[in-house]
Amino acid sequence: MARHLITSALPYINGIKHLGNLVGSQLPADLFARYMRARGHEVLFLCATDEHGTPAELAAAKAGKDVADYCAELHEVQARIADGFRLSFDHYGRSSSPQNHALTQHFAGRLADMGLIREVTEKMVYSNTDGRFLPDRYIEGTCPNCGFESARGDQCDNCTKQLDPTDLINPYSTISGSTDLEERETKHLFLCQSQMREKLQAWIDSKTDWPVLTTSIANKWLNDGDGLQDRGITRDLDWGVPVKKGGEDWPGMEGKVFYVWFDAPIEYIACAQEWVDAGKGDDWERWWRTDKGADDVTYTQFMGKDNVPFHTLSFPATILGSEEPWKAVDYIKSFNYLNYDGGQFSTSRGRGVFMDQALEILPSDYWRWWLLSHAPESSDSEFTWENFQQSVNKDLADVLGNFVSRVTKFCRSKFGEEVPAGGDFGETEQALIADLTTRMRAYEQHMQDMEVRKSAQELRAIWVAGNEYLQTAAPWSTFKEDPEKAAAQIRLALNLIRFYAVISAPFIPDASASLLAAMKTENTSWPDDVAASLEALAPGHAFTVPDVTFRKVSDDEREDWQGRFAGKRDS
Ligand code: B3M
Ligand code: ZN
Repeated sequence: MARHLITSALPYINGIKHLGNLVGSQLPADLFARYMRARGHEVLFLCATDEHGTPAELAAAKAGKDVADYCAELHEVQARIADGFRLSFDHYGRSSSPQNHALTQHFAGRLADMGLIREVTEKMVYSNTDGRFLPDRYIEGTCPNCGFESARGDQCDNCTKQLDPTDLINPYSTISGSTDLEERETKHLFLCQSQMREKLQAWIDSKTDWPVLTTSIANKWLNDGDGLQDRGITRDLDWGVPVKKGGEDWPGMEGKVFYVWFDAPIEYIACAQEWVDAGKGDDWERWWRTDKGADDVTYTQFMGKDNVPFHTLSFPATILGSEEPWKAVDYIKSFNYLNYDGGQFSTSRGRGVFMDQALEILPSDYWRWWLLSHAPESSDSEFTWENFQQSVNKDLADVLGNFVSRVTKFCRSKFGEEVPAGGDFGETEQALIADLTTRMRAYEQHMQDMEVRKSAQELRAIWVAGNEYLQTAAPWSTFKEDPEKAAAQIRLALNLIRFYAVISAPFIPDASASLLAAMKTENTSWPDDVAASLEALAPGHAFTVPDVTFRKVSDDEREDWQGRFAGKRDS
């Protein structure tokens, strides 16, 4: 039995995520966590909301709420939806937790002690009316390039030119509208990542088994242009972790907070502390401190490709730079983007299906199956309603659902609601068992390797094999000449339902649970020995015919949903 620490990228707090976000980190992480648990390993699966920074402040202001209240509310909303998708986190934490405050301040102090922090004085825009420095996106004005009147401080949305706030003509604060702005000097802390270039390069080079997507992004940042730049890790904002050195004040840094990307990954560790403090676990150090037993932990992170630089370089710079015995990541599984129906998902335009909306129209297993079986692994992939309908109707309803329904109904009508006896399995049955054994070993290998699409393909092939067996064995015909043989065939088929429930649980946990309930069994042991597992339900074992396991999506629904999610969300 091994120990697996698994984290998903932390969803940002400023709203409900779309299905593209879900399939890029949380969902595949959940698949892996569920699989590892099913195989008897000890798993700690952590996620949290990423709550600091300008976008949180902006979203709270837009909602007319205090930012702390806003984050508390949105955290609950996200937690509820995560639950709806059956994301099996051992803890769903918050980067704004006291644990993360303390740990972030600890790391900053330690990095300073190691000579890896320097102070830099910069000029930034200060708003006299608002009494604060303004981040680039809090400043708007007229674009010097195209004359567009509400160009942002970092970019003009009209002509896409990248801007500096000082380029804008007639700049004003988007908080108050005030034009009473000036440039002022302000001091910030920089993490000397450039000093760690060689150490990081050696560490990345040692990761020969990582996906190319992950290492190519890391190497690009290590080697492009001037290489790894020192990075500002503080901001002039109110909302965030106050800049302190351990528990001590940091002279000259009063009123400043750490940059959100500095504290967010530290929450992976703080989240384990929160898990303990919430009474759910009793020792976080054995997961995170290599001097306290974490050296035999395998740590896997899941994320979208845009988050890779922060996890291959910035966070490792924090961890390795501390020269303390923290557990570093062993494997980074990264994903490309999921597009939506000929374009992109867009949070600002409400384009595409968001997590709350998805659950309003269909149960989570339908989405889990489609998303995982189309995960954007080797390239971007695309959600279309046609493809979704086809995949649900075929894989889930026709193949898996129909198998369950035919077998249980036939048995009820001919043998009653218990597993019939019948004789030994014949040649057809032995051939099926051999085929399933080969396929199971392939499925296990893909799951272990986090090859999400290949795993789904193999699982589907295992479902199909059962259907084909049923077609060939045709117990409804056999029954007429040889009821004994038909009984054995149905005994096998009923056992296949339990077998499917067990091995499909990481993908479709709810359906799996209802199939086990219908089979009246709590035996979820993994079929290491396929032949034995197909005898798990003994003759005489009672079952019930389940309700429809998966329903079909009609053409009308498909068209309706296609229209409904094309633009602005209606909320
Ligand atoms: N919050 C993901 C995002 O919203 C970002 C991940 C943080 S992981 C430490 O793009
Ligand atoms: Zn412009």
